[in-house]
Amino acid sequence: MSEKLDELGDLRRTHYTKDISSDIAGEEIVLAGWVRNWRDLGGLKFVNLQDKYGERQVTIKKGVVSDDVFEKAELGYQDCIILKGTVKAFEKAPGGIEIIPTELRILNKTPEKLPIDMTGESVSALDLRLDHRALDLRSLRNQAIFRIRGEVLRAIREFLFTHDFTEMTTPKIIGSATEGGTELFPIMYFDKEAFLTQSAQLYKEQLSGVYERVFELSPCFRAEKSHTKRHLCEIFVLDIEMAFADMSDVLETLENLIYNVIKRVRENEMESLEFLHMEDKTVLPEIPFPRYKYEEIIELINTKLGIPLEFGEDIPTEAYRKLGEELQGYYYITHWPYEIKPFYIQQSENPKYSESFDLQKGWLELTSGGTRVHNKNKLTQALEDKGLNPEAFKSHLQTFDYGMPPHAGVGLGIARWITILCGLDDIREAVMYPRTPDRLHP
Ligand code: AMO
Repeated sequence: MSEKLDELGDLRRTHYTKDISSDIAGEEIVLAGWVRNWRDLGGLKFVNLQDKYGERQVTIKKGVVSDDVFEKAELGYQDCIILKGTVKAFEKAPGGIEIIPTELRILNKTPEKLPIDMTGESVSALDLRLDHRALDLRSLRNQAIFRIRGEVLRAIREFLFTHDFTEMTTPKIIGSATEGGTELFPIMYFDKEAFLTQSAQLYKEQLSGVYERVFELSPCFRAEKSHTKRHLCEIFVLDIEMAFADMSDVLETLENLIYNVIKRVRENEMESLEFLHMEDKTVLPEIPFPRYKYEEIIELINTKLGIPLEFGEDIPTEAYRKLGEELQGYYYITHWPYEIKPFYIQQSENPKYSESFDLQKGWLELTSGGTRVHNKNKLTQALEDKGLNPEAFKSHLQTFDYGMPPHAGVGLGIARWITILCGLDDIREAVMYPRTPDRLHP
């Protein structure tokens, strides 16, 4: 094996693998990427060159390519290469195309044995993959997941921009708790204690009184020691807030958003869905989504699913799992007990309930949201009732003095939704570098 590496020099990529088709047969092109797989049959070597869009077969036959290229083509998994070659239509090659190289440069070599399988023939254990995440992310499976994620984020932004939303960016370092004292990561802010934000909640409410319809896609931090397949300590959340609106407007906007984003993913990322075998599962949902009141769900869980639950209890995982077998699509659970909702959620006319909702997909909660309290006195009272100190929320409460409009909003956990859209078993797969109680590296 030649250990000498080549320089990139003046060679530059002319095409990505996705641009190579029989339409350009005969043309000279330059491809760059990594060796996903290779076979050496003596006088004939096959290399699968992979880039960010997919892969192409490079065929290196003694006597057809130069001796120099033939000898150099002693490659290992994930070696980084750039090559010049001609495109040749060849029915038996994947995609009906192969590349015959005229020049090959090896830009970086890998160790003989990689820590995880990169050929796609097997999937290594997730923890091992996460330990070597930058390498792991290069797998075709991960490329499909994160192309879908990219499309989801782009489609969310486009949908919201075309519906008069303004994108906001709110601070992630905060001076006091957002929704109550728990689940916060304290940090040192010079000589003071500060926190990593748990939610954009208060800022999005304030900004709904400025830009009327606002959204943000940003990280939030949850110091929850949950070891489940749906909890992370750093989450990426779509926050939405709408002024001159109540919960019913948010329910409608959210289901339209979900519908349009899935439509876009199907239009632009069908190959990725197919790669993940999700083309028949991540389908356009029917809108409007079914709406069930919390009380109806509790009733269903008690009677049909046989799990005893009382009004006022949060729904335990076991019950959600069973519920997901019963209700497999997207659906809303509305009017949660006021008692278990945060201070900013409006109480219903019947004080037992609140103007709140969750969006569910099967067993998994994707969002929380609701109508907010916009009257300062009521909000101050609600803080007290929930055992919080209004003094700590002084600057937030002040903004309610200046004509705060009625408003409502929602927060959607992006990784949870990607887990659903991509059919993943563990939320950590939906994040490039997940943070959990056990994982702070890489
Ligand atoms: P909530 O705390 O329910 O609501 O968070 C909103 C959504 O974020 C996701 N999520 C999580 N995902 C992974 N790991 C976690 N530890 C985690 N915690 C939450 C879920 C959840 O539905 N301020 C409100 C939103 C609002 O009322 O607008 C809030 O933060 O998908």
